[in-house]
Amino acid sequence: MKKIVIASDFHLKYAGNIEDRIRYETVCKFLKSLINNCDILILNGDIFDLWIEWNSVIIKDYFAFIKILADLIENRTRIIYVSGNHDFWFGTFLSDTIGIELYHDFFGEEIDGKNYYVTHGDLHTVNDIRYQVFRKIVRSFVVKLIVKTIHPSISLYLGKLLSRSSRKRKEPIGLQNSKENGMISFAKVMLKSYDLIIMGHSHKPKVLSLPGGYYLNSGDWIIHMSYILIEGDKIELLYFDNKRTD
Ligand SMILES: [Mn+2]
Repeated sequence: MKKIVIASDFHLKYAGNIEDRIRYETVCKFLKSLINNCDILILNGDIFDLWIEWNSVIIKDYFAFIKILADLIENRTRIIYVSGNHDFWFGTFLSDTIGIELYHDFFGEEIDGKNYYVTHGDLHTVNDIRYQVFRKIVRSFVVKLIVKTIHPSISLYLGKLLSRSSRKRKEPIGLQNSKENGMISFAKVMLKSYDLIIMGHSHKPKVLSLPGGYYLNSGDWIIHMSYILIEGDKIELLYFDNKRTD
């Protein structure tokens, strides 16, 4: 049986504040603990708070994290990465240079006799046509080309402003709940053809048994430091203990 680890919503930042840097180090420590200890690692979106890559340039602040992903792959962990609503402007670096399997909308596959459907969740929060159009535009070839054409220092500066303004916008609890309800309703439909519907995005870790299978949410690393571990029939929602010394 394969040992599968699923995590999402690390929201790693470049040029982050002290809190961001502590989170970055915790994530690195967690991923290091998986080396030689995990068959499949699924990163389910919003891993980077912003990812931009140019034809010959990557963001150096992410190097330590990417190095660990490369070490995992070298030690035979398969890494599957599904885009989120913060990380989607991928070029060929993570896939061709590092060896990560990248998926832009969802990952679906049978593993150990179970049908997996893994998606970040932003498409399924509510029936939000405006967001879906926005998502198509920002992910489009033209926008990607514009971002890549601007000098890295300028695009990264603009990116930081953008992420700061989106952090200030706190969502009311009611809206958060209706978002999650949308994701769970979507899971209920998908469970007709899959066994496990796995999402992130809501930042609410959850294992929910439903008719036909499970809705799993891997939570986030801003508050919970949560992840999901699957081995055969065992499904666990776990919380990383940063003080662990082994
Ligand atoms: Mn998200």
